[in-house]
Amino acid sequence: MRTGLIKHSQYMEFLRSVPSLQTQPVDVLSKLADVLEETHYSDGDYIIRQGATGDTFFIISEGQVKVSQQNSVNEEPVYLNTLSKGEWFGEQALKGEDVRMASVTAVDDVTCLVIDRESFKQLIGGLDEVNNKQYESDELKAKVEAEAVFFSS
Ligand code: PCG
Repeated sequence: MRTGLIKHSQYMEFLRSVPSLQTQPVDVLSKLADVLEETHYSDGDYIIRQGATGDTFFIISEGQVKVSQQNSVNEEPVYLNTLSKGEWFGEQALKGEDVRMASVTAVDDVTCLVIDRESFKQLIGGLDEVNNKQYESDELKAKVEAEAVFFSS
């Protein structure tokens, strides 16, 4: 085990409190606690950049992050979401295409527990809640684009 015993039990306790992981057996949480990397960010830091390739899944263990998306190169990013302790992000690039769909930045001090693609696949990717996660903002965008194509033809 790479993680020290005390850290490991702290991670386990936190993971057990994450709503989406509540149905996971203890051995899965224990494996997650083994493989995760704790990372720290300061206010305004980019945790994920839209358009970059990505191989990691993030669970927020302290603080809040802001999600924004740029619809075209010349446009300002549009604010989409705020996520807090116990919530997660970065799953989109881990299913199918590996490109990040939005940018995620830290609001004040943030701690994330980061899980690599392979561990995600083995330990989290099977959860419907994560696997089937869709964002209203994206559906809206797809609808607007579809309508634009319809009206221009
Ligand atoms: P990913 O890998 O595309 O990187 C950016 C992440 O932001 C994305 O996964 C989601 O986990 C997260 N996110 C939170 N809210 C939204 C949203 O409204 N739209 C999109 N595309 N991603 C969001």
